[in-house]
Amino acid sequence: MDYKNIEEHKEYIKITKVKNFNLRDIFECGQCFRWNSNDKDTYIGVAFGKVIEVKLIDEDLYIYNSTKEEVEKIWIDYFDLNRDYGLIKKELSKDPLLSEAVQFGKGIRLLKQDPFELIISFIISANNRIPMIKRAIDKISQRWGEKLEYKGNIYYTFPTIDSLRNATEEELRECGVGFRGKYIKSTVDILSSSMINEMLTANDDQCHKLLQKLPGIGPKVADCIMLFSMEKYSAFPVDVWVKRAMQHFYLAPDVSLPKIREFARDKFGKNAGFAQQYLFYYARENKIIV
Ligand code: 8HG
Repeated sequence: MDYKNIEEHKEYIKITKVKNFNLRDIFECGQCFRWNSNDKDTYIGVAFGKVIEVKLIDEDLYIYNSTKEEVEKIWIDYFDLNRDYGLIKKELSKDPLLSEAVQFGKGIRLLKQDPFELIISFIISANNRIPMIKRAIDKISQRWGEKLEYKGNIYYTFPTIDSLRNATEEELRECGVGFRGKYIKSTVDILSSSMINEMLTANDDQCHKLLQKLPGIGPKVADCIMLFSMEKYSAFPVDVWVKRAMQHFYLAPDVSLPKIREFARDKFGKNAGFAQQYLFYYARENKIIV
């Protein structure tokens, strides 16, 4: 467990003594698209139908616009605070090469996000850049999500399956998703909450296969969804940054994406997904080229 207590105050809820926790590392490491910062210590984001503001001062995490009950029910889990990241980092740092990436992203935690939101978000991520992905998700939320207000600003929740079923391919395209509009449309038409439940209860390899039955989802997108919303931590999404990081640290430049995935899952086992996140963040922030 990486925190001590949950305290209720008039203006905020405070989670005391959080460890292995840095807001920038968490929100800029590539796993989420709905958090923005005013300054480096404060972020505002929308998740699970709520808008909250978070601020880290020393080792205390301040959560605004929430209640103690919501912190206990939603945000402790969302920030994965019951897991000891010290142990994971110690294990991964036995590898001296990976240890450099772990040290760089030492405040990363894998958020437990909503599966439906991530299925759609990562369909949009295919062959796309993060600022464009964020913009498209914002537009989709504005059009089919629910309005929220905080400190005089308007935010929108990510739509439910049912409300997104009202969207036509053309309307989705207007949100800037391009050719992925038809995949989102077909996926929303076939997807149900019982299918998502089946994925959640499946083992990692079965889940990877089930996800790829949906239009617009290949191995890489499936890995991102299972890692960031389904607690399947052997997932190892290989995009161009992870490919470069793996080549930089371990492999010859001509290795194929499926081979890189296989190599990494053998090497890092049940912690492969965590290793991937340290590598992705390290490679992207340091713009490594092979
Ligand atoms: O966290 C991520 N890991 C990997 N491997 N790929 C990611 C993450 N986040 C993210 O957006 N991507 C994809 O990388 C989406 C897009 O194709 C590209 C942006 O650099």
